[in-house]
Amino acid sequence: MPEYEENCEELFSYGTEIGRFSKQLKHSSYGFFHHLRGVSVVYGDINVLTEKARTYVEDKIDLCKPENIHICDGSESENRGLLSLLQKQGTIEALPKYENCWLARTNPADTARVESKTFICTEKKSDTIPTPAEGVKGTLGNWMSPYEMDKAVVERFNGCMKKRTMYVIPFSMGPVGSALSKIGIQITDSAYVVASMRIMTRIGQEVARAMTEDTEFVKCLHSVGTPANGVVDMPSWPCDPERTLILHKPQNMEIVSYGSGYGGNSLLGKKCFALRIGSTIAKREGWLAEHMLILGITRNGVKRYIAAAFPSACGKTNLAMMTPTLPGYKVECVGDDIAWMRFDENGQLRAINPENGFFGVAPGTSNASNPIAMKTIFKNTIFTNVAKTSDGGVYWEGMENDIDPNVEITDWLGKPWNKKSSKTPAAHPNSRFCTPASQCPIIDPQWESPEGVPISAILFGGRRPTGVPLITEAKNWKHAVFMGASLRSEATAAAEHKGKVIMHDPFAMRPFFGYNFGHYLQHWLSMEKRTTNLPKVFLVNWFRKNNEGKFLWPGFGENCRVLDWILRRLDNEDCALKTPIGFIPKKGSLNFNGLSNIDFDELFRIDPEFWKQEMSSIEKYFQEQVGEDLPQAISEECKSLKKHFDNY
Ligand code: OXD
Ligand code: MN
Repeated sequence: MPEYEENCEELFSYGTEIGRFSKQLKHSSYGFFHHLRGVSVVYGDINVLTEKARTYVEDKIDLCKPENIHICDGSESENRGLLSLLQKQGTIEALPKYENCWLARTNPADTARVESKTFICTEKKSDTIPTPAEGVKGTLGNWMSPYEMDKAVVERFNGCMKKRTMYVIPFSMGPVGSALSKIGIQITDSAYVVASMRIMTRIGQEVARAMTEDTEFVKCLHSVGTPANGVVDMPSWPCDPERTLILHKPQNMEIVSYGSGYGGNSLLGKKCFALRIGSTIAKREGWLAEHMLILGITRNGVKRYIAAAFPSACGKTNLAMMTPTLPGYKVECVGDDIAWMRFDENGQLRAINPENGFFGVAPGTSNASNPIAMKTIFKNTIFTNVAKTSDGGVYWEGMENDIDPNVEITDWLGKPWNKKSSKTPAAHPNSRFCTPASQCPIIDPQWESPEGVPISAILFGGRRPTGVPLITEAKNWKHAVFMGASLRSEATAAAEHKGKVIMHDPFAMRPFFGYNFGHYLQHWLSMEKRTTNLPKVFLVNWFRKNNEGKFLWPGFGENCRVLDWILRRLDNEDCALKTPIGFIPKKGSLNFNGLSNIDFDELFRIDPEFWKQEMSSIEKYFQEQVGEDLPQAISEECKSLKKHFDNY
């Protein structure tokens, strides 16, 4: 075990009394070295694992055959040791301009979620995806049979951790001990993943100790893999892009991810657990696991919470951390990506943010667009695939005014970069910051409340350059579910899609459904039976452009004017006009004080030609993609709106 001992040097050199003591005695930091299935446990205490968790780990040791085992305790000294190890391996480098910040560069073939290689595994295909129409390729997820899954796992994982350390991470999605939280155990061979999971979730002893033999946990197995020919292109970022595969087996509450170290592919608490497996648990238990930010907004001393679903890289983090331009308003952030929501015994919808950090898209984040994020991210943060400055800082597109103009820039690939002469972006468009939520200066005082925060309104939104008004309120719950189902947006860099095509992204969940979308719609519709106090639902679009291609709405902090209108609607103010597509603001009812050149009529124009086409596309999409699984209520909403515009 020489390699690990060397790594332990690092761990211990930063170490606590325990670390130093155990090194002297040639023990692991928790006592004598233990073994699991004949493999040394070189760090951590196996006794903190429940019998069931230990059995799971033992099974995976037999499969992956690691060199040694590290049970993560989540401590500061463990983290420092791992960061130092990663530095030595060349995976990360220090960013001396900031406090405890790091830059990771991935293999350029591993920079985003890979939706085409992401599968849900069920006995029956129809439990996972609706049956698309004859000759049409389904876009609402990928299915794999249990037989194929088992085969794929053995092909990839057998011996995949030879000469590597297997890290075992007990983690909690949501505050440890909350009735709304869920626990997972992630096994991984990437120290980068451990350091990132420590930011994005609650990990370690605290979580392990909260588990009893009865605690159900989501089993998460991850390996960065090794290409079939055995040649690792970039030793600082091993991965196997050719054979990458992200698998979910809801029935076993199991996730298996191979070949990628990046973001949602490897930080399994996020998309795989909190959304895909989470949505199947939510269906079973009667709640909602959604791709939504949660914010608190205070006006005249009255506070309300809003959840909002936007596709990846459409500004969820900016909205969640908004600095309102209107005086007398305060926004506080509960979460920027995922909401777990359920109705409490009084029929009030309550939400928790299951995450512990922000894995935000870096490009576009600046002191102009999101000053709060900029105050959050410059300590204890891992940046991935951003550019670096010669004064030891970071740079990305959008930061032009936030850096010293004299610094030299090295792009995300490690090459000198120059704004004038370089033809490619300095930072990868999907480059990220991974930063603790607790550092956000406007983190909501209730963000870790075990019972969650009360949700009064839900927003859906996307990037729609034409046709879709700035804000529309749903007519009723069925219409609200229809609105979510018909959400469309321009493609972004968060996954492997290319170009600026308008894609259907129902509920901003298209890449994240854990089960058949038709059944998901039915589940949403059924919420009506759970309460008499449903939240109001709105569709927003900050991105409408005029004929010259200029944005009609300034967005960012000015979006508080739209939230203001929403709050007034929640107070039942008579400020809305009924239209076929829902309620829009009455002219003059949006607070435009201090704004000039806002073209209200154009922002809210309902162009029958556009809506005729939009409804045709939506109807076609439902028919081709959802078919028989489309709930009748949604099909009726669709038909009646389509008829209206066809007859216009
Ligand atoms: C994300 C995404 O990383 O949606 O949040 O892709
Ligand atoms: Mn997301």
